[in-house]
Amino acid sequence: MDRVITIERHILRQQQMHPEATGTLTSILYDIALAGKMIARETTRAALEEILGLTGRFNVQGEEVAKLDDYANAAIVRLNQFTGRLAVMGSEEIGDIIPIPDEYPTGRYVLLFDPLDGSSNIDYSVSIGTIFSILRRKSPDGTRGTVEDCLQSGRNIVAAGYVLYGPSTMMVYSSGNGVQGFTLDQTVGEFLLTHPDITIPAKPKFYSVNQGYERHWSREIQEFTNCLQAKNLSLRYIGSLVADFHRNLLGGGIFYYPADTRDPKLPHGKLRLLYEASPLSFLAEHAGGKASDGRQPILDIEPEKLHQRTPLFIGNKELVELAEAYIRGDKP
Ligand code: AFP
Repeated sequence: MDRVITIERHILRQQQMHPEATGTLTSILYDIALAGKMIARETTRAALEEILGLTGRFNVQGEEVAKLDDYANAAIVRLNQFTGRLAVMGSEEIGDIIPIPDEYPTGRYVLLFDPLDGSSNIDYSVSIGTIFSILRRKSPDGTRGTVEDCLQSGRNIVAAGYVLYGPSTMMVYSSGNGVQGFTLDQTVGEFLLTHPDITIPAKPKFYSVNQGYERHWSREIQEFTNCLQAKNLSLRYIGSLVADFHRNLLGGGIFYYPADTRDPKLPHGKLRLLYEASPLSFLAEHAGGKASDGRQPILDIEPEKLHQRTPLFIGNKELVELAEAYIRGDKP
């Protein structure tokens, strides 16, 4: 590449393609990039400062909350609550919606995020990530946002993406016009465009699933997995959705977290529709891939609850369709 394009320049260029744009979405994306840089700094410093470990609190999912989750959540809320751009926020870490405090104006957009996905991996220095999506509010302008503003299907997403904290920090996002990947140059503190117009390779290399749970899957999912093995795909599973998705986005493959019978309280698998599945499904579709709950596109699901779970099959179009065929009972 003969030109250096920072994320700011790129987002601004996208805005200029829409003469009607006010710059509000652009500013929200800048702030997410800034939050990503702050969280990246903390994740790297955490090990050194011995702040790893658990706070002893449990989040709404009943999972222990690591300190970095708190930091990441607070960083995103603090950067966004006073700007007058958002009507309301929703976070995977918080049970209810996050209202904009009364002293600040509200805006036209809704921000949903998982501040630190894969956080059980933090203590092992394994890649983790932040996932986000931005939608337009449904409630009237000038009022406080509501839970209905958050409960929208993925088809209404205006922009979505993630920040991956791995060997390098990357921000990958789409505002509906291709999927772009930026790598953080730590020395200058800028995200630089390194992966323009990402598309999922047509020939898949990987399948990613927690095969430790195989005995709890349906027969259809077991047979689908056998079929992937027969295709000589390599198994790769990190256990951090962002990292697993990112690898398959660049290398080609499928990630799935099916429903299983381990926990009767979680009949639809582990992953959250609004905070994890929908944003990544938006990216997958814009990268030429597909995402499904096994029966319908993830983006078509009308959410009923903020923390709704869904089975997820995401990645190469052909492989996701193959999973759907197995689940329907008409395997090829
Ligand atoms: P944690 O945030 O508790 O580590 O969960 C991560 C996650 O939601 C997602 O990032 C992974 O893909 C998935 O869970 C891993 O779940 P298993 O540990 O059950 O495989």
